[in-house]
Amino acid sequence: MKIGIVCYPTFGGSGVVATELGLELSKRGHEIHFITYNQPVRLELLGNNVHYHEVNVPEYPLFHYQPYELALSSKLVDMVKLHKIEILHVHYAIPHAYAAYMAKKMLIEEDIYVPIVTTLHGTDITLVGSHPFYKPAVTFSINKSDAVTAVSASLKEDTLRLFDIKNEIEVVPNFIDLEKYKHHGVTECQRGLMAKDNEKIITHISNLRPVKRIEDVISVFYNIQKAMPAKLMFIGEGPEKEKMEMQCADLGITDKVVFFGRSNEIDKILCFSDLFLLPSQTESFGLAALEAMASGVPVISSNTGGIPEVNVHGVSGYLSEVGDIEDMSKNAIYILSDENRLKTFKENARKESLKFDLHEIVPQYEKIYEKTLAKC
Ligand code: GMT
Repeated sequence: MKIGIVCYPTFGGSGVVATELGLELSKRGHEIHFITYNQPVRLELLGNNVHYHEVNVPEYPLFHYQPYELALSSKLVDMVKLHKIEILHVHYAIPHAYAAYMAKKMLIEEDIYVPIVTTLHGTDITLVGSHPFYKPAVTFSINKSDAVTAVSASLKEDTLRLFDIKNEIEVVPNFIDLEKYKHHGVTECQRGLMAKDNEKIITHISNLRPVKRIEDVISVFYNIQKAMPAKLMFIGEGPEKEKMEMQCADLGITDKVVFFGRSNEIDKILCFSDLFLLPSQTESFGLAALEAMASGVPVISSNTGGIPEVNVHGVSGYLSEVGDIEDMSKNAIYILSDENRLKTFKENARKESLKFDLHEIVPQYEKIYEKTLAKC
């Protein structure tokens, strides 16, 4: 199949999933066309079957807001015609599903029919999409998609609760390339560069936005480091960073906290981590938690959204109510304070991640494409 993939090219989970999906589909013989405003961050290899088409939005002083949807739908029309793309798979409803619908309508005028598959990722529904400013357009573009998927059962429920949806929503969970996160030996991990032998390494990866409740990450870590020697590693950049630095300074733990910024070496950092913290306010899936588990890192998280579909309470880690710092700290210390227990949780985390093997999940998307094309 010739498949057009529209996504955000940034470090966010939806862009990562879309990129990994496109790369795997290309390995399975499909021709993939990424259409977005920058080359996706994890798209390193452009082969015969993988193409990237940039959407340009020239600045014009008349516009207070540059019309990205318009540029995207025009680019989609051009690329579908030029490369004979058969199906468009858009990740994150806003504004991708809307722009794809406009492209589809323009193409129909030229007797070209290109169906749209929309994958809902989370904040396009829970935080942003349900806002009255966007809701009618989001409802419309979900209902007008030829197929709709959600990355967790919880996100499907949220979508049906928040919007008036007439379309079927299929749950296709996020996935992971387990090969990339295979166990490394301690030496290969270069753990010694980051911490002393007796120090535990706690990690958090996100876009450092308020929804991630980073202040809880720091508070939980503060309690952990009172109980045992420990270091905290942050991967990612975002608007909370300055507040975080101040909180660390106020608590007197600055020397125990490392900020890696945006990194493409997540697997290497997770390789030497002992525990992952994800205390988010809401999280439709929690791809970062899955990446941690695939590296054999247990997860302490909030019990919200799709996280319980990924992190299994008492097995791969623990779930606590949102904001319950005491419970999260107690659970973290429980896992970390006994080497045998920590080893068991690490093994369990890796085992639980196997459910999300990309070889199992990617064919589900292929089936959806085939079904959708057959209906046209
Ligand atoms: O976590 C974010 O804020 C980024 C956002 C995105 O669109 O990249 O993540 C959402 O999609 C990910 C991939 O499906 C999910 O793993 C995240 O849970 C989801 N984030 C939220 O629901 C807050």
